[in-house]
Amino acid sequence: MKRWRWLVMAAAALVAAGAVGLSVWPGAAALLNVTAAKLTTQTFTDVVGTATLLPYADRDGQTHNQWSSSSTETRCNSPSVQCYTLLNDNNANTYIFNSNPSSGQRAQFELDDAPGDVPTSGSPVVSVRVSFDAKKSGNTAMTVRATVALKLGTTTVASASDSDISATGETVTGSEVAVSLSRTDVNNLYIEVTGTTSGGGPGGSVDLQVSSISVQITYLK
Ligand SMILES: [Ca+2]
Ligand SMILES: [Ca+2]
Ligand SMILES: [Ca+2]
Repeated sequence: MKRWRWLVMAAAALVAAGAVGLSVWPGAAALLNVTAAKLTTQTFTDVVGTATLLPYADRDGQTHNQWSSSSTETRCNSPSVQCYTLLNDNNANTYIFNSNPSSGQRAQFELDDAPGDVPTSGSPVVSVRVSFDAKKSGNTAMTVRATVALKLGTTTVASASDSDISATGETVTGSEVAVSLSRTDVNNLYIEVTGTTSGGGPGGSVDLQVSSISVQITYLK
């Protein structure tokens, strides 16, 4: 709030300087007014940028992982299986899946880095929102819960979760969360996918399929 007020005063001072400069040297006045206009834009309209971060690499080496690739039907942490490509290809027919998932069976993915216009210093307020597409198949009498958590280190920054994933497929979107993150923090965000089942009785296993994941971020330039 203090910084905002300072910028307002700075803009006013520059406008005043431009007015004075006009009577002395018109060229200088024009230059100062351009500077003041830029400050005014940034200060009064709260210029905000947005970006979509997608999975760009598997982060599976250290995690207990029973998720598999829909294209090879082998585990995401097998050599040369790149499950992240199934989550960022804008194709609902490619996905990762887990039969009878349980909460300890985690798949993790690195995300794109911060876009170039995120400030390199300080910790701007960034609002984040996680969403993903999922469906269940197989023994669909079972109830399936799915969660995608956005994490920084061991801290969960935001998440999206649905307690009853449908057999026809659905998009799950989490709440928007405002956090203060440095550019390095944004670069180091990753996502963790988990699921659980309940009910259903006998009838075989149920597959939880996750076909896309994205993280929307909004920030002050
Ligand atoms: Ca896909
Ligand atoms: Ca649902
Ligand atoms: Ca990253």
